[in-house]
Amino acid sequence: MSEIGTSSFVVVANRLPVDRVISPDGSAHWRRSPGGLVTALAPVMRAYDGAWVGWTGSPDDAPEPFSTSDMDLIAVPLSAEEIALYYEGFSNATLWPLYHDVIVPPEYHREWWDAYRQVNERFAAAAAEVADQNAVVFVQDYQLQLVPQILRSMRPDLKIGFFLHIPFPPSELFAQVPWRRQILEGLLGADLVGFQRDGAAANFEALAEQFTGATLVDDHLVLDDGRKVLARAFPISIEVDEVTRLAEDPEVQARAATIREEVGSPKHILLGVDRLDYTKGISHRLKAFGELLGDGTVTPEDAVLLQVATPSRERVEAYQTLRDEVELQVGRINGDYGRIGKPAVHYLYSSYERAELVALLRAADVMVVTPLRDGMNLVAKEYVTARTDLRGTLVLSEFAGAADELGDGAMLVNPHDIDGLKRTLIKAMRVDDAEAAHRMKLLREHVISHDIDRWAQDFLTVLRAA
Ligand code: ADQ
Repeated sequence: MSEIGTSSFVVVANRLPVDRVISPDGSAHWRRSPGGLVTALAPVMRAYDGAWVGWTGSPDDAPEPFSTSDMDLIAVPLSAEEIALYYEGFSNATLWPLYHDVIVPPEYHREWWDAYRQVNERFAAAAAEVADQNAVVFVQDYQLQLVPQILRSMRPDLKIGFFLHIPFPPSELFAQVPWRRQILEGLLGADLVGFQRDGAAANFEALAEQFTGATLVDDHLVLDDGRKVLARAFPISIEVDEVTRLAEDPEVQARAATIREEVGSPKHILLGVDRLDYTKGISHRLKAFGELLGDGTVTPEDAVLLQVATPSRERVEAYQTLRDEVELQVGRINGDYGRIGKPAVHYLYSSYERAELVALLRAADVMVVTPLRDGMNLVAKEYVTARTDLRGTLVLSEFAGAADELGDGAMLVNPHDIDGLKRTLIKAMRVDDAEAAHRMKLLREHVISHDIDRWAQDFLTVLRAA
């Protein structure tokens, strides 16, 4: 038996915030995975003997509960079949496309739903077991939308918060899902349901009224049994201190200068950094850049596009197709406009250390963030934070959650409007230093004063008061 006790603050997320690392001698240990969420919650975890409930990322992996300096970790096992049905299936091939404007068609399969429900029950049971009397439980994201209701039925004493990291669609799209009422009721098990944007919270309120017995009374949804649920936007952010420290590190700055030389010291480096996901608008960006080269508006001496694509969900079919399409497009552009040793698009299909990522951000004149739909987009906020030199321009899709906060300093685009995107890229390349600095100042003021610590504090303060 483990010696893990109960906790007064419990986080429930699909993944545990640690990765298993195998040493050269074959022994294994756990290392905290990079990510703002775990860093922001670590102080809360320490203060309240926190526990984190999640999956290790490997099939059938069920280590006994264990502790790090910050928190207890409770592993929820998933079989290979459950990973295929609950995670790759219902989470990433039903919910993900549905919640991102059906950019690819969502698939509805009853066996995926059954697995989703069963896995959500397992996460809820693990949380119910580790939570103290009257504990605060903070459930994360679209993989676990049924957990709040299941957990409440097991443990009515708990204070339950839920945060959705991705968009929440309007009724026109959400109504497609055969299990729409169950999902809404799952979320309504929480006291506080947090979203990235005001519009998402409004969509949820409207849907809850449409498909459940809830009624909106003065900002709160009131349920049949009289219980109140608050839906509100809490735009998530980044670890500003970490990015600032890296951006000011002389080694990182030297690396940024080297990157500029390595891509041939063009006048303008355009940069895209995304998980290779069809929501991120990578093809639209490539199309616009390719056309600018094609019509001679820019030459490969003027501008190169550096596109970092992080491998993602490689077992889901839509992601395999997307990879083929993007790589075909990159190959075409380089075939048409590149020369020996001078590709027009530098395409990198890889994950990077934080320092290298920040060096790329420091090297880029124009950061091109063109998702077709995105909950927030942290890369946009990381770019702004890395530009302590007040240089560089952010081109940002109006369909990213970040557009609500960064609209004043960024150049906003509709990525579907290729001509508009081309015009904005040109404008961003030609902007004078004074205007760029003015815009960057506006952007930085906002992001620096709204970091992820503030996000966590805001959410937990409202939850405790709920
Ligand atoms: P994601 O869709 O993963 O997140 P994003 O917000 O851009 O998208 O976060 C990606 C993170 O991964 C950033 O911190 C970025 O620096 C990092 N990253 C990207 N490419 C990398 C690479 N090649 N190597 C190493 N790190 C890389 C989901 C939602 C978003 C929402 C976040 C947080 O889809 O809309 O902003 O959650 O809520």
